[in-house]
Amino acid sequence: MSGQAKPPNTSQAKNPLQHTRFMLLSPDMDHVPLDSGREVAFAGRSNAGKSSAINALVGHKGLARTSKTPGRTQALVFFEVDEQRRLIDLPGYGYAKVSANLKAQWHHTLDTFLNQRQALRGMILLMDSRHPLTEFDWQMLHWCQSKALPLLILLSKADKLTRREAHATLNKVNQELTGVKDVIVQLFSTAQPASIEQAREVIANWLAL
Ligand SMILES: Nc1nc2c(ncn2[C@@H]2O[C@H](COP(=O)(O)OP(=O)(O)OP(=O)(O)O)[C@@H](O)[C@H]2O)c(=O)[nH]1
Ligand SMILES: [Mg+2]
Repeated sequence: MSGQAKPPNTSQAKNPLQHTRFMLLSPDMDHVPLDSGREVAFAGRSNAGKSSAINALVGHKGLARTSKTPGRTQALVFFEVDEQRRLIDLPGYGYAKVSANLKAQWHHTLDTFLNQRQALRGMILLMDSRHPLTEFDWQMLHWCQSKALPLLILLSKADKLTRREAHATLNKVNQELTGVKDVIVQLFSTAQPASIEQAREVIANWLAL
């Protein structure tokens, strides 16, 4: 790669995720695409902003369905970046109003997926920057650690905080994660293009784009 200049990191630079399309929605592990190529999954509490983040990263507002009602994405939703690369919108966790039965089912699907999926190259964990690092977030974090799966934490909806609050939150989360390996933390907002580019670079790297 020596001597090859990287394209300038401006809004004119091509978005490597721009051709991403909806692929399929799978209610369980029996209907997921063939486990080949590279994948990056988006996890986080219900309503944390997973689907919105996918749309912002891809640059296509209506691609992943977003909602003010928590619990919207109740399946694994696959998006195809190209034939060998996918993004996955995972079911949100921690939503109180679903039945215990359904919760157990989600938990099982998620657990099986995370345990079996060879194509998985990294996990994006969305946390609302106003209340990060819930018990479920820690569970997901520990799981990624146990699998040595690289993790990008997006402290979402950062536009709802003042700059000062946002940076205080970032520092606090970084402090709490002292000693945790292979984790990157950043502020994220669908209204802040620089934060979207920052996350996109990590994903492009994991997907070898
Ligand atoms: N202000 C602001 N609102 C956001 C941002 N990201 C998401 N939201 C809002 O938060 C709500 C939930 O966003 P979703 O993307 O649907 O959240 P989700 O994590 O996919 O939720 P589930 O599918 O239910 O698990 C929606 O009303 C979004 O418009 C952001 O960066 N800033
Ligand atoms: Mg969603």
